[in-house]
Amino acid sequence: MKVLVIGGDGYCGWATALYLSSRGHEVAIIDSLVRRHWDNELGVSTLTPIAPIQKRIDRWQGVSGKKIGLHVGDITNYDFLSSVFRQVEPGAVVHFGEQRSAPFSMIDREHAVATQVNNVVGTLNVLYAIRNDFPDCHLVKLGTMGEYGTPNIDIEEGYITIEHNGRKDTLPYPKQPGSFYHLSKVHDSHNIHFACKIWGVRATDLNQGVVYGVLTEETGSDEYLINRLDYDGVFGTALNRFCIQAAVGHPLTVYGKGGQTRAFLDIRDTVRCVEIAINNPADAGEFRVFNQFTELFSIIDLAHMVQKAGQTMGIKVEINNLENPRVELEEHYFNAKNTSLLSLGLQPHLLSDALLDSLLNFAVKYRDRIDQSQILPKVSWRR
Ligand code: NAD
Ligand code: USQ
Repeated sequence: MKVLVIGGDGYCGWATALYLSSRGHEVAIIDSLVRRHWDNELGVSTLTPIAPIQKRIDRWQGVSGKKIGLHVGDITNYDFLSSVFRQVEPGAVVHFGEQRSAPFSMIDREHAVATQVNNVVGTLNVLYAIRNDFPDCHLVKLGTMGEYGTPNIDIEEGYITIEHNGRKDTLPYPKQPGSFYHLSKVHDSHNIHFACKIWGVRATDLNQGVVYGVLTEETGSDEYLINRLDYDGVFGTALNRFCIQAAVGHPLTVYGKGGQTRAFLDIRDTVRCVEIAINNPADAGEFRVFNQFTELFSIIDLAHMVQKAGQTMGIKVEINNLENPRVELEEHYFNAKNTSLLSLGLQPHLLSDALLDSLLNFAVKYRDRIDQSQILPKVSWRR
């Protein structure tokens, strides 16, 4: 199938573009490279030395014999987006191309506005490009488990059946997101749902948990194909950060009590989940929601797992419970369903000692690139 991967220069997008290409799909990438720009603006850098996108794609062709198309531009520019749609004629669009950091969106008014404009306008443009020229194209959109927040009841996959005053209906699951970034994902979901209803668009919202790991078969096959791995206080995410902190002897930065429970998955499962969604398209007019994660962990449990893995490698790892820079529950119920992707054939890579070892070793290999002044969180949710 012809697949357009928006955000294909990023962490999830690059791994997915290569995976889909290796599986025989005809892949084209759109990316504005704005993420590289945001890193420069904040003075942060991925742990890994990533090659320029053009070099990455050339090398992929050298390694695999497969071509990936490249369109550098911003999807908030509708003329650009629609001209790429007409060149590529996609059967599916995988949309990763958003500002995805919660702390970035909470820096100040400008960053909140930039996040919501970038994400909401970009997704609206994608919906219009589908509606205007390719009404049969399946939109596979990356959402987030954080759209649901931490309700005191089980989290269903997108919808919940409610009985109220003797009547019953199946309704979108309530959303209680915890940052202006997570809110932008909720706004996207509402816009996509509406477009499915009024125009008959077919869409899958993949409510993904926190992704960890760096190697996939394809990105690990050549040093020019290496993926990004963020560790800084703005773009770095929990488990990846903890492994990199351990590698440089920095105490693990657990925010508050660490009882925050989140959904997690290995990046090797991210790429597979997207493939499953593409191969099993939503029906015309259907707004389908899958919860995309494999396991639930509390942050303090993850810290202890990294501490233990460090010990077996002879690394002493301290855990530091920092004052929480975010406003969030630190002890709560969290039980989310994830049966849809499993029933379509996902075979999870569960978090293992071997994976932690390999991430820790990876971090040790590149530790000279780490700027320790970028590890502690600097963005506060409070006024
Ligand atoms: P990333 O920042 O590494 O990649 C995003 C890419 O999109 C970047 O290359 C960026 O340049 C591009 N982009 C952003 N805005 C764009 C625009 N307007 N036009 C064109 N390109 C644009 O992020 P990631 O970690 O790969 O996340 C990808 C998606 O998956 C995001 O939508 C994110 O919300 C979602 N997600 C990520 C995680 C995670 O743990 N990384 C977890 C759940 C969901
Ligand atoms: N946390 C720590 N210490 C850290 C980093 C984070 O205790 O050093 C805590 C946070 O307070 C939070 C949890 O870990 O409770 C997760 O934080 P995170 O930074 O790992 O992830 P989050 O901000 O939720 O965002 C990431 C991605 C985002 C994606 C989301 C999936 O950046 O794009 O949408 O994970 S989810 O969390 O399921 O919403």
